[in-house]
Amino acid sequence: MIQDEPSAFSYQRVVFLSRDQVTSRLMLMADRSRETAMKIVAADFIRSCLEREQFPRHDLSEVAFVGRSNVGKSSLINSLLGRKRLAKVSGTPGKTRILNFFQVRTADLRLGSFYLVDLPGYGYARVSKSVRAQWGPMIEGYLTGRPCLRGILLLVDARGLERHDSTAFEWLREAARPLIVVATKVDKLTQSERRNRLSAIAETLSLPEACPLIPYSSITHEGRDELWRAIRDVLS
Ligand SMILES: Nc1nc2c(ncn2[C@@H]2O[C@H](COP(=O)(O)OP(=O)(O)OP(=O)(O)O)[C@@H](O)[C@H]2O)c(=O)[nH]1
Ligand SMILES: [Mg+2]
Repeated sequence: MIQDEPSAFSYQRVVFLSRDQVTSRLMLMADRSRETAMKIVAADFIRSCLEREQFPRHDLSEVAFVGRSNVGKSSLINSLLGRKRLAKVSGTPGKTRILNFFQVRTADLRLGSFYLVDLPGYGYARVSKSVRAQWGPMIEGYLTGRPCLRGILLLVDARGLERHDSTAFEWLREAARPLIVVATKVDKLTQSERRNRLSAIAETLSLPEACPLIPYSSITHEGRDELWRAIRDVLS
């Protein structure tokens, strides 16, 4: 049930909407809020890479997006950059099997230009063993051998941690880079559910106070300004 704005007759119209209507309203609000506090001057897909030798050479900083397959990494990149299809989004888990590099230029004097790196998702069972065996070394090779990597975003589903999420968190803490945990798809939770689920995530991960946990929705763009602030802190 959604309450419309008061009409000219000074009573509140109460309108019952179907789930589809609610979703399309959310998307309309999202379109209106496409303008973000962070001004993106340019955002370009640079290259897909399978191996270290292919990684772009530059003197900018990089921020990596890590998380299980289908958690919403590519959608988050599009939402942050205010672009619809810069990073490929798919309903089929395991879509991104390569590292994708995006160069971003902002009008923010502290941030300037930098790279976002969309890493392949971990732990999707239906992908063949040989493909999965390739993923680990590929992700590890990038995270441990990339001096320009300034920060890591670990994405977990706001509805709850899944297999491999805690291991990934522990492992990423060892990578000795600032870590931001992003709880994705928060639009799928009610206000009361989200409080419980977010505290459960923080508790299970034993999240240190210095590590932000940011609820995010790539549909409504909720959390975007907060996440940009956290990225700016990491990069500057
Ligand atoms: N409701 C909702 N759906 C989302 C959100 N973010 C992503 N999705 C959906 O989740 C699915 C997977 O999104 P992707 O962005 O492709 O996920 P990914 O982590 O890049 O997946 P891989 O490339 O397979 O590792 C798509 O169907 C998206 O539309 C969100 O914030 N809210
Ligand atoms: Mg992806």
